[in-house]
Amino acid sequence: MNDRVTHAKQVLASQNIELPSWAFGNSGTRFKVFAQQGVPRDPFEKIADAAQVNAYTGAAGSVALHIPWDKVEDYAALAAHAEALGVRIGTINSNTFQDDDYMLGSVCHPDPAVRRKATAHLLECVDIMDATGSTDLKLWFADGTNYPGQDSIADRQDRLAEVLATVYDRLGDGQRLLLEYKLFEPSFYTTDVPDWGTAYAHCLKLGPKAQVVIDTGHHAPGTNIEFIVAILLREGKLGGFDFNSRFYADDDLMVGSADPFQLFRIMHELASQDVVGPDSGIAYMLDQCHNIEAKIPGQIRSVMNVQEATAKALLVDTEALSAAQASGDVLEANAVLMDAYNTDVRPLLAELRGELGLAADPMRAYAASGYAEAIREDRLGGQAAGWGA
Ligand code: LRH
Ligand code: MN
Repeated sequence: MNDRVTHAKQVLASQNIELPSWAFGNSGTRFKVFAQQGVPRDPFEKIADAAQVNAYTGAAGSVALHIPWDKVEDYAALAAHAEALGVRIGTINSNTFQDDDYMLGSVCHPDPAVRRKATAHLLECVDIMDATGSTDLKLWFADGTNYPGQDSIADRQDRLAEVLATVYDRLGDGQRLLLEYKLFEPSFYTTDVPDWGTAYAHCLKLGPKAQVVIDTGHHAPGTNIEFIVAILLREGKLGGFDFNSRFYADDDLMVGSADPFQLFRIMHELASQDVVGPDSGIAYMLDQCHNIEAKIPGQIRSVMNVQEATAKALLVDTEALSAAQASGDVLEANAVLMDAYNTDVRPLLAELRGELGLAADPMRAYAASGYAEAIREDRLGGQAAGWGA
């Protein structure tokens, strides 16, 4: 057990969970966006808030940007600002879902002029990666149809493939594109990249620089996500995760809050293949909206939830598990896994934080820091950041 704890601490000490800049801005649903005080007004303030999460968890050293929500004059200056705060700019997210021209789609739109406009935006995102030193371009397309007959499913796939190939060819050394799928919303009849199979098929055709992102909120209810993880890992096509959780649809709630056992099962699949660490080539990201809860503590709690699920997965007695699986001892195999899941790993993580010079309880330490009060007082005036929809 001690070797397993030592190994778990080593992996956890190097774990990096990338934060979404948009989680620090105002967000909501079509019914209401409840504005919160002290919310950032620009990407510099978003990164400052993300750096707070890293300061208390030690496990959130990069921030994903979303363009144009995080558009700035000087991306190199933004990258330097991040570095000065002990974090770095990570994944660049494109946005071809908020322009009036994109009502019938963007890269799959029947009008070539609209597809050219969308392509230009995606290529601009690669230019931004060059300026920030980012390696990952994440592509999620809201593209789809609402009624049977609205458009040709096959033609839309051809259009998508053509644009993806153009972007793929633009990627520089060490850069890759991550294709994110989603079952539905905002389209309700077809979505052009609805599932892992469609994303995988496109990435396979594109080449080694194209991989799939699994957003844990983007599946039909009851989908076995860890099975998808195992398959994409096996194919070398698992590029990353957008972690969050949900009770019904794409709720974007705090990861592990709705179904901590599912998160554990996913982390078990990854730990058993030894791809939890930062050099695994898998981008571990959060993609969440804190519609009613405080945003920085919400991100801290989310990072802690991933750490707890990861720690439990790293404590699985893999020898006993393999032996039970090999001998067909179903109950024993399940019991070995449940032992790890039912292990309270909070003392181990508190101890590790102490060893890393961090406070044992990041939530309590942040609350005592006075940062929340300071930004509520300082950030008066200006336009609070949001989805700009
Ligand atoms: C789409 C999505 C995508 C992002 C957006 C913020 O639902 O998951 O990853 O671009 O949320
Ligand atoms: Mn996502």
